Amino acid sequence: MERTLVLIKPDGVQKKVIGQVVDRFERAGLRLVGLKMIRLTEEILKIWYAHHADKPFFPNLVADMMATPVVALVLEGEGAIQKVFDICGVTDPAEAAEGTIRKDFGESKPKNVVHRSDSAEAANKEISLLFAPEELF
Ligand code: FUP
Repeated sequence: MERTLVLIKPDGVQKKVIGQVVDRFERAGLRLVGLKMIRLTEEILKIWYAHHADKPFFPNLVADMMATPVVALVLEGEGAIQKVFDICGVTDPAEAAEGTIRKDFGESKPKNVVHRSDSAEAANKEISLLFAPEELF
């Protein structure tokens, strides 16, 4: 059993697709073990996107991620990290496969509706940054 983390980003919240995004994961047989709405801070985002901190797009990315609260989900299932990866699609909505969340609802690279963990290591880091153990069921 694996766990992975998804954020419905501010552009997804503004587009009112929270329900549709959650539905796609549930239909794929994944189990929701954590769910909450939170406001990301610069402090969290510097850790979250540490690998992008020196990129020119970083300030814009941080501003986009703080534009509204986000919805954080922890999903569990066999092969959950890869399954969620495939359901979301690649980073750029223009290149994402038909039927993926990013293709269907995304508009650009920062405004691509969802974040998802890209490895077991990232999933552990991201889950523990946003959820206390007692918030996972
Ligand atoms: P992903 O794992 O698909 O979220 O992709 P990345 O870690 O490469 O990107 C993290 C965030 O930075 C995404 F929201 C996309 C955004 N980004 C840009 O805005 N411009 C770029 O050139 C690359 C990424």
